[in-house]
Amino acid sequence: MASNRTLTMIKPDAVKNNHIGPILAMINEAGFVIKAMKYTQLTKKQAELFYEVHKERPFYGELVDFMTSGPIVAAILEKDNAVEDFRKLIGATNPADAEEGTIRKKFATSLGENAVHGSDSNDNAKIEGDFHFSMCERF
Ligand code: 3AN
Repeated sequence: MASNRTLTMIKPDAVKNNHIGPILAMINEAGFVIKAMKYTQLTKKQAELFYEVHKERPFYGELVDFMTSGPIVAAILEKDNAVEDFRKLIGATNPADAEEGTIRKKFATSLGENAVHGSDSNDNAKIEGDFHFSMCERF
């Protein structure tokens, strides 16, 4: 069964470039409802944990450095088929391959600095939502 929640982060590049507002507008216009949200900066330990699945990849250190380089916005989003639909809305990991009208096509600058994160499975959506938010922070 498709889950109805996913986890996004508006990454440091998009925050620095003043794209929080336009990205949230695209998210709402696509029918997602914000169930939890925070403006925060990840510590090195938090970023290493969040991206632990990529630990063996050559870009892991670069990814952790980037994700801790400035504030992010983390949010739990709700919609039918949330994970899959949000991946469609954000577009391909590499903005050069992202389709027109996607968040990454509009706001991402490179493969490493690609504006937004979206959970890639229902299991990870749950793990990542729990990573950022306690039960009391969800509405
Ligand atoms: P996605 O974010 O589309 O799920 P993943 O899970 O493959 O993509 O990668 C996680 C993050 O790692 C990406 N959002 C991107 O910032 C970074 N990343 C992925 N591949 C590379 C790469 N080849 N070089 C640098 N950074 C990368």
